[in-house]
Amino acid sequence: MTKTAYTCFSTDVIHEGHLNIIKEGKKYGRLIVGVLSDKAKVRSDRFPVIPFEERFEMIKNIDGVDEVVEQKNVLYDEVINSIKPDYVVHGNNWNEYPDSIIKDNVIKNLSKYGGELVEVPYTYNAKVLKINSIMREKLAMPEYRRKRLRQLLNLCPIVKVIEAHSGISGLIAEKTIVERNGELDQFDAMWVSSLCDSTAKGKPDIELVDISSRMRTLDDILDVTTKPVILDGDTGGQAEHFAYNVRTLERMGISAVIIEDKIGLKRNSLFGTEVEQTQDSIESFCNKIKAGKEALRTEEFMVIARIESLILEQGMEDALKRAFAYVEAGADGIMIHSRRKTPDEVFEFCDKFRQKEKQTPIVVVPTSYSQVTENELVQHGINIVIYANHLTRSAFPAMKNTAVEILKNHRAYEVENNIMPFNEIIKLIDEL
Ligand code: SPV
Ligand code: MG
Repeated sequence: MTKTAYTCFSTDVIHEGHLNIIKEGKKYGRLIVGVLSDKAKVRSDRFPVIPFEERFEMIKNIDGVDEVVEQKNVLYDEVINSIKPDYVVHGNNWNEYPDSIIKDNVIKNLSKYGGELVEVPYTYNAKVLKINSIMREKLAMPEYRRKRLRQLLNLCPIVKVIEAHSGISGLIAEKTIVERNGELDQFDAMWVSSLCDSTAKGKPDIELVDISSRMRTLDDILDVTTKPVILDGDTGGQAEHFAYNVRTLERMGISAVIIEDKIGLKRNSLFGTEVEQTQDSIESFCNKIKAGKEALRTEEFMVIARIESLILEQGMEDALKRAFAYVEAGADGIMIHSRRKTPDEVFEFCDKFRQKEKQTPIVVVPTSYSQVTENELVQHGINIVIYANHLTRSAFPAMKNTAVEILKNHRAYEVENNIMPFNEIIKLIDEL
């Protein structure tokens, strides 16, 4: 009886390395190739430059491929269980974490019925490396990056966003990938927070760090990452200025700006009513949203309206009234903010909003109610969760502690075990 061999590709482009795997796999019998679904690819790998259907067609047309199937999870349990291939064929470039998780999973599944793993030496040559780097760079280009937030909203139950305030924090957001309970996971996008951008510059979060400086930070992050970026646009400033800035952000490849319905000297929302803060009128804020939307040249960029009614204790009715008005004015999403210790008021808002409005994405920032889980957020119709300041809040205490210890000990030896070795740091940084 003809034996079957199985291999899975998550690639956007076929190069000689893949053809070699196909050639080798074919030697073992009938070759079935799995194509990793878009949903699985965004959790375990880079965002697909080419959608699943096109990748499927591309692989179907390669000589030597007998059958193509969709592989829905990066781990092989389901696919091995349904195909029971005699052989799984894979490049030998999966020995390092997190890829080693996938290798172990394949070995475990094959051992259940005596299937065999065939490892093919991975083709590392200048041409293959160049193709890989071109595909990565494509993702960083404005026309690919900008639309990705909308694409992610269609692919993910909830889009997970982490704060970044510099090139290096952007790289952490970009490259951190973990395995938990047999699933690989990573962040989908970055939030360039006004609080953290100001903090990094040692300034208060009062719109003192101006838009040119904010764009410089954005540029640093865009320069070294590929994931989509949401900008915290503070109040958006004057409607006339907001329109110009939106156009610039859109051209840079930013995916969304979130503006909050406050006027006057902006203070951070986490102060709530402890400091003086003034909410904008519905009419004036709607005009700002409209000015931003009218300035856009693509259907991709999102202007998201942030409601401060709960922060300023104006009540649920006010928050909801504003939400519907902002959607009517053209907002592409609603962010509801709260500084309560529990998510109750946010959930009440979302449930009531969703009764009437099914489509418009909802964004939340669970800083004060951090015990809430992503699953709970999904159950209340929330589409984007922003971990708004957590890299900043973890980095600065660590730096302060190091400064204290060096001063106390009159040398750096005592801090050695708490700081990242330089060869680890440089692993994060890509060279051209
Ligand atoms: C920020 O991160 O700057 C925000 C969110 O605007 S918050 O700090 O919670 O107001
Ligand atoms: Mg802010």
